[in-house]
Amino acid sequence: QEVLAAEMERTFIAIKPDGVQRGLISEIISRFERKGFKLVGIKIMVPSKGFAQKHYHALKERPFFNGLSNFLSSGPVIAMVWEGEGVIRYGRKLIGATDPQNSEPGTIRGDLAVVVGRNIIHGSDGPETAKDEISLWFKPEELVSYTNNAEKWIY
Ligand code: 3AN
Repeated sequence: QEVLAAEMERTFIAIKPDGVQRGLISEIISRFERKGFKLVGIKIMVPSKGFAQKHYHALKERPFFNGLSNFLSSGPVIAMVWEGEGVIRYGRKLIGATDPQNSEPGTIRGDLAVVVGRNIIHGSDGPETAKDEISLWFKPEELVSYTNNAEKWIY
């Protein structure tokens, strides 16, 4: 049994209601998975309006805050925690720019979304937000630590 490595970097990623309803769950998960990041927490839930407002509290002065919070609580969301070296920053790279009109092709928003109000996915924007968002969405016991050694299952 190997000793668990020092705390690996973790980020919070959510597939928003539009991504779920458009059938993009597996597409989005597979991009993080193929990159080599490790899924350590996942659940599906419909956030209440209050919960959505908590999640977006940093944007409460913005004109779109209300619409954005309503949208996040309008249907099922896939909440995830992904782990890996540089996952916060690189996760944002996989996701692409906030406005899909500016997201590069090859990114999730660049390939799969068109407008900023329906940009299908959320990812923490830094270490502090990652910590806050993970603890808002998950209880510690909902997250797992494991060593990924795929060779073990190939005969
Ligand atoms: P990101 O999601 O790329 O971190 P933020 O944190 O600036 O971007 O914005 C959070 C969310 O707010 C975006 N994902 C998007 O859904 C929404 N949003 C940002 N700017 C606008 C806007 N101008 N109009 C409507 N919604 C917006």
